[in-house]
Amino acid sequence: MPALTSTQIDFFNENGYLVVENAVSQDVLAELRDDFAAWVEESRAQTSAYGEAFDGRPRFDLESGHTADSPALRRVNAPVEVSDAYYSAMMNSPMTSCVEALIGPNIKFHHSKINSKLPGSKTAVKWHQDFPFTPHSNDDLITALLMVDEVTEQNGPLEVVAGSHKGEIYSLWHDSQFTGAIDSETAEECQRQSVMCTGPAGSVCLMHTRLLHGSAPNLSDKPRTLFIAVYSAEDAMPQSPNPMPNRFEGQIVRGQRTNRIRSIPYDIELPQIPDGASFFEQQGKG
Ligand SMILES: O=C(O)CCC(=O)C(=O)O
Repeated sequence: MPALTSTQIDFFNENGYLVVENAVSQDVLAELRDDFAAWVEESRAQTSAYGEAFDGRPRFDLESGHTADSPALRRVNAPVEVSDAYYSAMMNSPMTSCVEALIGPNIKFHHSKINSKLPGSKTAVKWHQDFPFTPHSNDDLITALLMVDEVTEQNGPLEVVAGSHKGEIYSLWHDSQFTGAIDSETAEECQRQSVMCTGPAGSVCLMHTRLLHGSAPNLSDKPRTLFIAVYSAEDAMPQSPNPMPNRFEGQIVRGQRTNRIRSIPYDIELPQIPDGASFFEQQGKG
């Protein structure tokens, strides 16, 4: 049976996003939750970002105000490198099949992270599109945001502007600075049009790389953990360094490698990488 119905595929093409329930099995979901809970426990002993990811940056990042009694682990970089459950959810799950149904048959992996907003977290993500962070020769890229916890209107859900993937790509540069966010006037308009992507734990929000999105702080007493995996069509070639270098980048997830390159014309300002700084540090993306 196809992973998505034609109605769901039409919805995605029209709106640039789609929420699908049961995107991982209950067993895998339980493992994802257990692994994350174990990382939160570990973080109690830490006072600043720690661990080591593929490019030497810390694997685990803490929000300011983190303490042993009140842990505030806000980011795990490339969890698929250190957890079988996250790797399996990325490589071979109903979520993977949904991505295949949208940009398949040949798809490859780009990068992953966990964005966590524990109760009381002030973390907000400013309005932006993902494509300028991960420009490719074509825009068949999907950001899959898997809800490891139930996501409600109160715990800082992803917010999107439906249909905005068909519009322009906005600059993330303002006053000669790369801010990682669109201009404030457009952001206010996005907020007025915002649609919240909520769902029970195990749901995924599949998002087109050009879709305008952001998210607000967690105002509830429930955690909001998202596992975010970025995939592209196999014929989309990266045009800039990976924001989260990892050992699985470019791995074929479904279909096969053809080594063909498909290009579409577009015009965006690529972030500059200052000497000595990593691309990701420069981005300031939540
Ligand atoms: O964590 C969130 O709420 C949003 C994440 C996001 O916008 C992104 O990773 O591009």
